[in-house]
Amino acid sequence: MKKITICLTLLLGALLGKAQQNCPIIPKPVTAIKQTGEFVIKRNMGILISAKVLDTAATYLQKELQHLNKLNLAISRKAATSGIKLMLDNTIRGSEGYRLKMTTTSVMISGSTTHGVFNGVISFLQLVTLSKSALAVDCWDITDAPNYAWRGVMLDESRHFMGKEKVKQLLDWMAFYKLNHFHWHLTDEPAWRLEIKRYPKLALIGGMGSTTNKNDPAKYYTQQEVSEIINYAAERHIVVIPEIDMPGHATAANRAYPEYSGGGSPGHPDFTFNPGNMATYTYLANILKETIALFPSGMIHMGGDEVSIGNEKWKTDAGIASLMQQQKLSTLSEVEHYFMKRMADSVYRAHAKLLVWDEMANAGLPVDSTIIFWWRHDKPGQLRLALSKGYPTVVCPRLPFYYDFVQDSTHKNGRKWNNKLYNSLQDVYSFSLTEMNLTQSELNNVLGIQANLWTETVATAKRMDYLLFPRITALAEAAWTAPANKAWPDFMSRLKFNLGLYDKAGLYYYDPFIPVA
Ligand code: TNX
Repeated sequence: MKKITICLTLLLGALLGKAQQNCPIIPKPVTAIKQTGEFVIKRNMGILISAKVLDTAATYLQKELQHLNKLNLAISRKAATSGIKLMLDNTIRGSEGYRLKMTTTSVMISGSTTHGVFNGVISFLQLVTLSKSALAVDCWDITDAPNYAWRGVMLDESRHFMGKEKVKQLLDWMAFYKLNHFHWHLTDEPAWRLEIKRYPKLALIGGMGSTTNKNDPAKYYTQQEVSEIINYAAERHIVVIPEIDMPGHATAANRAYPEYSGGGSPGHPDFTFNPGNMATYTYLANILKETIALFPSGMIHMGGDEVSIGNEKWKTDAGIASLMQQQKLSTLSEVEHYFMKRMADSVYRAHAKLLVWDEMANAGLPVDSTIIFWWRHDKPGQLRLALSKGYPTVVCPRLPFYYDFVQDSTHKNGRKWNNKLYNSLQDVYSFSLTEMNLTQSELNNVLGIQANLWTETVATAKRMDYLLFPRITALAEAAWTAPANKAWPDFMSRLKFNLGLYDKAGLYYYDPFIPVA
């Protein structure tokens, strides 16, 4: 009897395993069990919603289906016998979890929140998109939920401005892979890309130039365009977080308002804001206030990175010397921390969360309203520090999550660490924190994973695509799928279908299946 049970279990396991393997969805769902038959989408079918709040998800589904198969399914709240049903169901676990249950005549997508239902809609759309015919889709029964809550992409538009349409396209692909945080690096050395009404020169003067062309005319986002992008992202359940980098990486702002500059270093002139000038705090607080009001995410990234590469002038500044004396600060790193804490107050006063790079893990910022971004792969101690102090932490180490690093050893155009290390698709896919020997309570503070696309070496939209695709899929699966459920060969077999989509979309991407000569 025992033997038979074991045999049956193995057989079932093999069948399930096989069924799971064939499900083409990226990121891989928790369980996906193949059902018999196909769901055939017909002109007279409707999209039924169980609550008004599901209207956005239903509209998204309607538009995407129309795009895929030209059918325009009506959205209604009346029960229909066949069609696609979107339902709120509070028995579904997790705020992003969902169930997608298909029969030959109906599709049922349920979740306990609108985000959960939206994730189910995305899985269904992937099945339609990857199916041979957009009118007949294999039936699946899927139960799913993400491993990490934060699945992010950062885009640096200071070094090179990509523009609204490119950002929207990125948001489309992020949604397609269930990535849910867009970190928007809008200010840095070459240019400031955000309209601030109170200080118009920031965009008009600070917005000029790029890494490749100092004389570029001003390119920036008006507040109206920002709102348009935020709404576009919200329809896709993507949260948009602006970054206003300080007190370093402030060169473009200092070009517009030199009175707040703290000077720089030979390689990085005018790199910092001046923490020794009391007017700087008011100026930046006003900028933060206006920015926070514009972004409904209630989160703002304030940078805090690499100040030491450009704070030479701080050593001789009289204002800073007097600040140090007054506040009993003995090192420039303490000045940085003082500055950050003081600026952080404006963020907390606006009831927003403060996000900072890992340099700030020991600045003494409050644990309950700060999120740390660990980026220095060569400083694992900073991650451990952030986690052990209890900071929710987003993990985006340069290796393998800096997408300005190339994907293959033969690629010449782009960065490599020490001219050698690069970030292959497999490195992204296989990323794991296990070697770091973190305790369970430390691991519980890991909010999620993010890829950062810095653009010093990325001057065109085509280049941006080449660095993002297909690594965006590996990021999505590393962040969504639990490590025990991941498998590289299986991922590669699903990836193959996705490359066809990039061809259709006209994306210029790296094809890992073609050996580079
Ligand atoms: C470090 S990551 C930076 C960026 C650069 C990037 C290039 C971080 C917080 N600072 O300013 O663009 O390296 O890879």
